[in-house]
Amino acid sequence: MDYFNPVEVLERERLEALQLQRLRDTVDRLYQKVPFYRKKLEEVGFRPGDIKSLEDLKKLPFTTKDDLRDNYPFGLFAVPMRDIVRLHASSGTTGKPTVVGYTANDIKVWADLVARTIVAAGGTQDDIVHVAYGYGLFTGGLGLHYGAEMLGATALPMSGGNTKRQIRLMVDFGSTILCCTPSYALNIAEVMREMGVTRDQIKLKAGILGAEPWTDEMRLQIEEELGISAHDIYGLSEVVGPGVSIECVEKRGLHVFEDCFIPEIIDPDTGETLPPGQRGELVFTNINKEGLALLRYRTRDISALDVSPCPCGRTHVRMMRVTGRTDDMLIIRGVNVFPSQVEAVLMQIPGVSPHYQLVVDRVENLDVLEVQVEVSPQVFSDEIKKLEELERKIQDEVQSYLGVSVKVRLMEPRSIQRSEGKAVRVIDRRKL
Ligand code: DLL
Repeated sequence: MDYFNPVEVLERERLEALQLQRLRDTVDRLYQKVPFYRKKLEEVGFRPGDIKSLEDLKKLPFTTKDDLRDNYPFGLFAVPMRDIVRLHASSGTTGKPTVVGYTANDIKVWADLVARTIVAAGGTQDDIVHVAYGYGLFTGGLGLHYGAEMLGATALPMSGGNTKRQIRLMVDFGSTILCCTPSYALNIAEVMREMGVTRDQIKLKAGILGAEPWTDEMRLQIEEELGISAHDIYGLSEVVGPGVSIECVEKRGLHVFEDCFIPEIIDPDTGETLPPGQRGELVFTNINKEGLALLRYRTRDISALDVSPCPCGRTHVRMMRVTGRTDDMLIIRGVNVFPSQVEAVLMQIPGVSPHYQLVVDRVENLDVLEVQVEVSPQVFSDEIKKLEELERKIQDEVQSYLGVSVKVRLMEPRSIQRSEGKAVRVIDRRKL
């Protein structure tokens, strides 16, 4: 078994000693350098040197996305701007973007983290890493790019879009690892079929897919269509970008690189820390970052932690696949619905494609959820009666799984907009 960095297999005791030292240094430094944190820490009576054990983390205040927005653009940086060598930003759907800054050393640590993720997914120096995440302010493209180079593999900086050209170069150059969102991977597979390019003509062996929620059902479909092993990669710009966690070959959760981030799961309503195995909101503390280090950052992503040993040998804790965010949960007539739940049901019904969208509206003061889903061309050419039957079947299955009635609209193949980055799954007309 290969690891890019031996820290991944450090015994727990030593790993925790490293975490404690790094946590203490980080908190003390933020207290000195970032007025926002000094104020927050003083409010809870914290003084430098107060971190005596990892348990003390629980006494520290949370950081939220609003804190980043309130200190826009550079207010939370812990170093002078002359030491920042790179900025990234996440657009966010409303308000100001969230801006993150990296020192030269941060870029190195980040590249090392991404190299580790590529190795965990089976990558080596011999791989051609096809990076189809967007290059730019988004951390996906440059994050994977630097990681591939750090590993000594060959980085192919495609960025997103121009799908036919992606496929042509994939064939000509023999790309072996595909990095993009899972929805874009499906889009690539579909365009491959349309171009008449078969699985045998490409050399892909693995996919490093993430940046949006997806299900195991979708994984199987991507693996089948592209002939690859698909690995879930998780990350967020505030914490570093891609490279926070990755599925190893066991695919039983994503190893969080605990030498750089301390993960916690909290109850989103009370803020109380939850034990391993329980689902709640993921919270990360940066312990190996200079430019922007966040204490107990509330991600709004929902997951659980698994501390059981992994056969791959990595000692770092695993987080379960992120099923959604506390803020993308739809409340339909009082029932909580996550888009990923609908996806899981749809993907089990034969003849239904993985291209779907949920449209929520309010009609006469009642929430109405319409599931728009494409069907395969064969199904679409069936007689009306059969289509109606399928519609009813989807409706029944989604309804019995979610516990709320939905409308189903079967859509013509290719009528739902294809994604080249993060897929838009929900259109909520109630807010418009
Ligand atoms: O999406 C970083 C990234 C790039 C991750 C490439 C993986 C691969 P942001 O644009 O800041 O950063 O968005 C972060 O995306 O809080 C989650 O809600 C969601 N997300 C990221 N990875 C996953 C995943 C990048 N594997 C936000 N599963 C996060 C589910 C994910 N959701």
